[in-house]
Amino acid sequence: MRIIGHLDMDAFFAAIEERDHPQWRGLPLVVGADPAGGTGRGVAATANYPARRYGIHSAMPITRAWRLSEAAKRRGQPGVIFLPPNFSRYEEVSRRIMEIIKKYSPLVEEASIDEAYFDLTYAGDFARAAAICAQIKGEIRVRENLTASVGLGPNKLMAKIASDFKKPDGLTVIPPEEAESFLAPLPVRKIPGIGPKTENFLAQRGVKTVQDLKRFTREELQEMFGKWGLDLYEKVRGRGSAVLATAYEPKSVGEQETFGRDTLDLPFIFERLWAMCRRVHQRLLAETFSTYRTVVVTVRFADFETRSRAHTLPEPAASLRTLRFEAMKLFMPFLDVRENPKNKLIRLIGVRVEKLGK
Ligand code: TTP
Ligand code: MG
Repeated sequence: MRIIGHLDMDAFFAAIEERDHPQWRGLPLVVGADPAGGTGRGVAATANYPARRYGIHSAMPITRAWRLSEAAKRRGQPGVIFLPPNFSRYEEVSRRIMEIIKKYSPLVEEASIDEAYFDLTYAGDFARAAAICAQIKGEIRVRENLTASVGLGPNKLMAKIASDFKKPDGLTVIPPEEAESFLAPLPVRKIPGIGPKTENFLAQRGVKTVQDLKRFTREELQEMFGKWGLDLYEKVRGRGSAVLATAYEPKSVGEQETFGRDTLDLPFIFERLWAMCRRVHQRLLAETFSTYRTVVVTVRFADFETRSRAHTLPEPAASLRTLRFEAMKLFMPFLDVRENPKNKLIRLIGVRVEKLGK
């Protein structure tokens, strides 16, 4: 028997901004693209809980978030504070949170910037493990002045579902004997891997809850979803892996920018590309990497066609100069017949480094 925890920070980017700007505490706040008075482009990265009450959420077009904010103002409620993301700041906080978790668990899998699985089997039972989770949450609150939601379960699946069950500032414990009954009444969407499309597909077959999904045999699920159907058969019964990938390293560091207008203005584009290379390079160092071997450049045209080009160097490189040079070289074909025969305007550019080294 294993005891697995999952911790997920609450409204992570927005919570950090709120903490760092006490004058905005309690006000609705969105981190993401510049709304530019309702003509902005790009999306919201996240929203704090007051902004979520206006219906704003991650990945929503920023113009829509803007309109929801305007509507709130017309109702006499406070308007939303829109902020650009400060990734290196969030990564720094993330690193300190991970260090706190590592003090309480010998085995930690960093699953994303604000989320980790950790093994608490050593605690012996779920009650003692829950007390350790309360300590972790307390230390994060005291040291970072931030809240986290934590779940405990017999495997990663149940731990993640538990941490999502009560947010913000939740602590949910699902011992193994309760796993299956805990899952049964939940909407199928709560199972990681079931997105809006699968949800829709299942709804058309009258399947709404995890309980409904249990009426399919292994073979039927495999028929519907291929190999993943076999995993799903296990998941709906609360079964899943408890193996943590402790040697997590970010596989890449990158950034994207949606321009204020579609453009082929070369001095402007190159200025943005260079600035982006500088930020990506800084973040690489902040992640305590020193080298990269692959450089990837992404371009989205005005019609949303999105293309990437990558180049892998024969040797690891470290300098910003090389990054800029490689990014430029990869980018040039998007400006001429090679990758852009119709001379389409550019909407978004991105730069990413991969094959990172210390
Ligand atoms: P999440 O943990 O999904 O969201 P959250 O921490 O903001 O809110 P919750 O309380 O529901 O956990 O993601 C962590 C951070 O990752 C989030 O603060 C911003 C970033 N992010 C994006 O940039 N784009 C996205 O689409 C999502 C989902 C997250
Ligand atoms: Mg989170």
